Amino acid sequence: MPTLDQRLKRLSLARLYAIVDTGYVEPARVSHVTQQLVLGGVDLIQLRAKKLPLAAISELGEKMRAIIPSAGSNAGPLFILNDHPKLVPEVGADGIHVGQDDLSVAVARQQAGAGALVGKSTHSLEQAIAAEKEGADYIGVGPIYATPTKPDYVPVGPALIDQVRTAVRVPQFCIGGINEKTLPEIVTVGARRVVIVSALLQSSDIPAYCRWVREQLETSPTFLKMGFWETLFGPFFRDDQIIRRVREKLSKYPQLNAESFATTYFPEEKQAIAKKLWEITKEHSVADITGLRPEDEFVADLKMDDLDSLSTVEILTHIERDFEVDITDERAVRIRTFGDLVDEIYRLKRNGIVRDR
Ligand code: 3NM
Repeated sequence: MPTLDQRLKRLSLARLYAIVDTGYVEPARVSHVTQQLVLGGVDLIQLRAKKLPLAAISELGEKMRAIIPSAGSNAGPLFILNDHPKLVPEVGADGIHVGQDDLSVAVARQQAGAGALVGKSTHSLEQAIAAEKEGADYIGVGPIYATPTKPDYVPVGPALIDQVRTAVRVPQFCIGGINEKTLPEIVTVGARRVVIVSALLQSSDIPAYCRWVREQLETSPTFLKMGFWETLFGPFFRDDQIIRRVREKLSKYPQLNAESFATTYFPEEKQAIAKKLWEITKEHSVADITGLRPEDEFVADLKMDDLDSLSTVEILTHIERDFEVDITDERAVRIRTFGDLVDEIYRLKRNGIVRDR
């Protein structure tokens, strides 16, 4: 069974979260739909069976567990149960998801077992901040749009996505009314992780739908931000495959300069930071990989998997020419993406911990 650390690591890489909701999928079709989602390469699968008795949920959970490969070595998706933490050990799920009116994160964790992930639904900026404080490993943010799956909820609208990104550090999954019409819109305002229920379950070709969603998330301008570390460090890797991937990915984007990059992808208050970081990135990206300089060695030895364990402090140490930092009393935050970094530096500057040189 994967450890909590392995599960958190898998979670940090997740983009697409599917829910097998028995409001849409008859129990007899649960196994087939689960197989299709696994084939589609989703990152998390939740079983949500609001109207079924515990014994039936447990039985369905066991069936799904047998189909979903272990998330241990980043192989399979994480398997999450909705609402019933005590079933987590019994079914062998990776975690539990609770709503605002359900158990607290602490009680859910205690009942689900120490190795289990705990996710929480949030419907406002205040709830998102509170859920992180309460110790949730990830949050849902929604419903972004009106949805037949949760008809009684008032939509929060796409504007909340960027607000939550700035305020909260745990992974955030946008949820509610996400489909082929709305996904492109939320991607342009910064959504990086999504939960899709009805559109996915009602699709005539689930694996193809999953691939389409992934492509939207990965070839969007937002992914350019997500590719920050590859952009910054990619040219220094000695691994030809990684270098080729980075180049292919970057060649898809229009040529941007620091100014247009910052104004295109970031709200006004973050543009100065984004511009500065873009300049640093560009400077590193044009380095000649066949002629590494001795002072570049610190990046040459980094492996892809190590990048998300860099903390803000370590990152700022690498780019200390441009930023001054007094961070002794701050929690070391793990940064993986360009957007994360911009958000984090914006927060630290507001708190007076980081200053421009
Ligand atoms: N939770 P669909 S919205 C299960 O806002 C659920 O917390 C939400 O379904 C929340 O993709 C939602 O069909 C329904 O709109 C999402």
